[in-house]
Formats: sequence, C-alpha cells, structure tokens
Amino acid sequence: MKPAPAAASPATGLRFRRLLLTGAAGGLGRVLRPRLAGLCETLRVSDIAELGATGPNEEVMPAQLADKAAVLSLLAGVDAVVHLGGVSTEHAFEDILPANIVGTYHVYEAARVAGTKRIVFASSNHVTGFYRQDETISPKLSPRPDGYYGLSKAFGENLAQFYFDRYGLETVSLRIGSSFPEPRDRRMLATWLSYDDLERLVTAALTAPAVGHTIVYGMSDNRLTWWDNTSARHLGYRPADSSEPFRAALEARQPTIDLDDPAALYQGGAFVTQGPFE
Ligand code: 15L
Repeated sequence: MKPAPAAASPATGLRFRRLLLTGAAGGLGRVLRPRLAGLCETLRVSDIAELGATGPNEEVMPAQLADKAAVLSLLAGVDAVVHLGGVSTEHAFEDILPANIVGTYHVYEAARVAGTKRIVFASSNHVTGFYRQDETISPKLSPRPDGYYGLSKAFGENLAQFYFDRYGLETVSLRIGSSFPEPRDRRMLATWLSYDDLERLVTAALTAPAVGHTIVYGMSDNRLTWWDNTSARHLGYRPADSSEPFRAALEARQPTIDLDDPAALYQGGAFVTQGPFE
C-alpha cells in the first residue's frame, strides 16, 4: 500500500502541525518533550502521570491508553505520534496487557481513524533479549523476547506491520537499548543510547521521506555492539556519541564477567531472569 507523505505545515514550514507524544511524563518522555517542540506547531503531550506546566506550543491531554474513547480523542487532528506510553520494564502479564497491548492497539486504531501518517513506536531491545551477547543480530531475525514486556513490544511491532500493510500507516519501531545519561554497567557499553542520539534517532524516524515499517536498534556509535542496523540506513540516523569514554570506569567497577550468569550471557541482561510472577 502506498504511504502518504507526512503532513508539513504550509503556514510555518514546520514539519508537523500537530505531533503527539505519549508517555510524556516518563523517563524518555521528559527528555524528548522539549526537544520535539521545535518540529511542530503544536505538541500534544499525554500521560497518566502529572505533566507539569504547559509549554508555549503545547496541549496537555492526559489519557489512559486502555480507554479506547480517550485514545480516539487523543489522536484527533494528529499528524504523527511518538508513542512512548505504557509499562517500560518487566512485569506480570496482567500489568503489561492494558497499556502495552490493548493500549497500543488503541493508538493504532485511533491513528487510522484520524488519518495520522506516521508513528514512531518505542519498542525495545527486549524483543530480542534471548539472543546471546556473542551474536550480532539484525532487525530481520525472528524475535526472541525475554519476558512479557518484550512480548508486548513484539506485538506492537506486528501491529505496526499490519497497519502499514493494510492501511498504509507508517511506523518506525525503535528497539531502544539503554537510554540514560550514561551507561550504568558493562552490558550498557553495548546497548547505550545517549539522550542526544535518542533525539537524533527520533527526529530521523519522524522525518525520513518513506519508512514503511522500519525496525531499528536504538544505540549510540558504541565500539562494542550486538546489533547491525544496515537495513535501516534509509532513516539517515547518524549517532554522534559513544559509550567508549565510560569503559575504563565501568570495567574497574566490574572487573570480571561470570558467563554462568544468564544476565551476562544474553543480550537482555537481567530481564532474562525475571519472573515468574505468581
Ligand atoms: C528497556 O526497554 C527499559 O525500558 C529500560 O528501562 C532499560 O532497562 C533498557 O530496556 C535496557 O535494556 O537497558
């Protein structure tokens, strides 16, 4: 199906008339909120948590992703979405289901109804967390989720593929690694995504001319990595940061690696041993 180009505003030259950021009060939502404002006439921000003061070109619209009527209203008049909303770590399936599975379906269905052109979906490296750390993988390989959270993100990616194939709604699924101010442990030397590179990646995902459904790993230009993003080069994402300056301090703090520990063997790290949740 042929995708329509993302809407640009003829009046202002800004890329979008109305851009929606879900999960705007979360860790990465707070980072991206001020950085997305310059791409659009209006930034609509949503969360269930407190969103703070309204910025100059912002609209604040709290919404429960599990509430279909609320999500239909949330998407009205929206050109493009950065969808970060939902549970962002491993939990029992019952806690993941409403926001990550039902809620992401609501976002796609409401985007279809609203004629939204593109969604940038915060997927996760945990879609493939059960690949080993001695494997280099690409987005073309089958998912191997490392828990219910990773499964919910795999569902979101499948939803994105279906809505593109059936309705031409484009998505870039970002399999985000570890986006924090700096890498926190040796695993994150491979998975780290700096906040500036996160902004570069999201901007590329929003503005690349045609994306269909593209899956890309969200990482900085780290020397040691497990992910090959060659298939997403059309996004034009060029990371500028690297975890390397943090290596010496992290290796000094954690001089040896126990390869009998699944958290050191698998790409998903500690996520692979969480649960069962009874
Ligand atoms: C994620 O998907 C989480 O949202 C984040 O909190 C980190 O734990 C990250 O993965 C990671 O793999 O380091």
